Amino acid sequence: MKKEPKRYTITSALPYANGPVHIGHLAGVYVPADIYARYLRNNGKEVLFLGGSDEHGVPITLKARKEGVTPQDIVDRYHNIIKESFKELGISFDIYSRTSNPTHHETAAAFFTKLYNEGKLIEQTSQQYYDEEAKQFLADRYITGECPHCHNEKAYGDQCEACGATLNATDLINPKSTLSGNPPVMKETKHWYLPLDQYEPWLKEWILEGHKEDWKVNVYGQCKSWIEAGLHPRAVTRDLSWGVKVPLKEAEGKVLYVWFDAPIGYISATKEWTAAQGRSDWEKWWKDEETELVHFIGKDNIVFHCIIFPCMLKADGSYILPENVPANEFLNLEGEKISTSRNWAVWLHEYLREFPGKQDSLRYMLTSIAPETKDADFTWSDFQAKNNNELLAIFGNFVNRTVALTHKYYGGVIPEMGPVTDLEKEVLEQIRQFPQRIGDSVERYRFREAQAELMNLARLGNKYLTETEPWKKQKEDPDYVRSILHISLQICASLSILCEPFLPFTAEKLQKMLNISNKKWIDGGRTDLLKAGDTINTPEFLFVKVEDEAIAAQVKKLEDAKKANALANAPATPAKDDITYDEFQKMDLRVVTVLEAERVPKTKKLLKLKVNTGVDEREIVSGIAEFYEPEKLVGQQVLMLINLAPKEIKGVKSHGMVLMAANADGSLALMQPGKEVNAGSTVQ
Ligand code: B3M
Ligand code: ZN
Repeated sequence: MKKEPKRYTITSALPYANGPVHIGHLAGVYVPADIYARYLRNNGKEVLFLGGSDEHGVPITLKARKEGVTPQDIVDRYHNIIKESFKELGISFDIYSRTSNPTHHETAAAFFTKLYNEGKLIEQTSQQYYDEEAKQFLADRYITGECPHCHNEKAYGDQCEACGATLNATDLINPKSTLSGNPPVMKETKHWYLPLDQYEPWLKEWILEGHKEDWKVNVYGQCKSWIEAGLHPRAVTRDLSWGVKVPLKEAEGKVLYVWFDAPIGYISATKEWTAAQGRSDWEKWWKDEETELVHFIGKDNIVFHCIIFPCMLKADGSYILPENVPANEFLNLEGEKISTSRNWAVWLHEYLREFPGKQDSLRYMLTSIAPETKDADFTWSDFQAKNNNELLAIFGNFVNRTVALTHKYYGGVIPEMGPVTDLEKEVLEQIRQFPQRIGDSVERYRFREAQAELMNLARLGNKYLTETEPWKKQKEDPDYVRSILHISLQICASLSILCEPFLPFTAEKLQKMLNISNKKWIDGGRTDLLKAGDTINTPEFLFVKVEDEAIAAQVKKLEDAKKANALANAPATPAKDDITYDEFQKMDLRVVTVLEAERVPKTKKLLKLKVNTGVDEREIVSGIAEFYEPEKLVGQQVLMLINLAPKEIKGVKSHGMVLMAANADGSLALMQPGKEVNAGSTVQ
């Protein structure tokens, strides 16, 4: 039997501060971590739940470059959005920190220095890719090329996102610099490496033998294939300017590799948290054998949290190791992979704006489809169904009926228990089992199952009311009705306690309604929580229906994102055959000024224009009516082919053709000179 830990250090992956968080992050990491932390707190455990922004790494500097701002501007922007949105969703971090903090820079540098001083790092000079034009070494995402495994042509220097392989820049086929687009050259540089190979025997014992039973199959499997493929020394420094400076004189212009500093961010956050309370006992959360360390992450972070970070902790020698790393698989959206670059995502900060007050609806949905053992799919129609048919129709409806009847029959005073039948005995017995049943699942990181159990308690209540029908018995058997409502109220109280880790906003509302507070998890199994004679407050709806229109709007938003993306990536139409210069010369292209414009009657697309071509004034018909208001065209200069043979269109004679750009989405744009010129200027 494992010893009961004294306290828990719960970490959740530090999101990169180069974009907001989306439902994939939430379902994979933050919602399960929050359920776990809340559950343990409700059980009276000492818990430290850590979060923070990962503010280093190449994607952040690339984004800053693209926008013409500093990396600090980027991380400030997203750190705040992320932090606020987590708070609003009720993610109960004890601290949400960030890795650009001075405490973090000091902590990470000191960690490196200790390993360096103790000879735990290897110094190695090697040839690395360098961009001669940008005068910069090309670490990680500064280089792209073809993946040697799956032949994806857009693999990065550190990872292929198509097949998930971890890469070294030198593995790439046909590498190219992301800065200049040029093929890189090789240049000598010195770096420090963590000799992972030396930890292989220890990792085999610790993970492959020690955690075969308790780590999730997906996590254990990934570790096993990594270890069995053979581990190699891994560079922990980079030739970059954004990051934690390598604390060595000879390492000018070098920073710690982002995956070296980021997990140390958990430790820095702990220091900050204790310091903020005027304490300095951060070590007990990291160095006491009686502390249990658990990392919540997504599957793409497994190797870093199960192999590399533990090797760093082991190399230091004074830290505890993670007891478990319950990594989740990925969440898809409407059948497709979530993609930040394609904007195929549901962004948390937007959800909160578009569904105010519905935090628990999202939490419920994400837990009920959590990708615990395999990838899962979020669809908006499923979200609506889960909210309307489960939260509202089962949980909400049960509570509402109970509270409303208590007000109707007893003016809000909890009735004394009356006579009971076998049914009541059975229901009471069942209530008692729920804390244990739900808790068992939570402790095994099966949050989906745990939440389903919670809903079974609401179902039990709903079924009990439907079966006993107190509204039909109040006249002839008011004593029995007192029992029914007394028991139903106890179920409401249990629900209010046991739903807290999953649905914290609902828990708060319901406890307020029932006038209870400060209850422990175990109280959720009591059947005497509410005392006869006490009063409850007026009913308030726990959940609100999600309407069809709201879902249609979300589906449209995704369709629009898809269109915008298709447009951005639409291939150009194939080139036409060459023509001679003489053939080109035959076209009389001019800048003309629009004098009059009106719609061609009974058509949707056509405008009749009168233009000044410099040589004459004439009428032409143009198919731009869907994209331009006629009034706004008057006075504008546009390009025109003036010697196209005249043609009658819808009864109007057209003398030439106005030139337009045809966009991939079918829209048309007029071609206009970059500055005002004389009407009749030739185009050459
Ligand atoms: N920022 C990667 C990610 O968001 C990374 C996690 C760091 S945890 C120490 O996938
Ligand atoms: Zn690949």
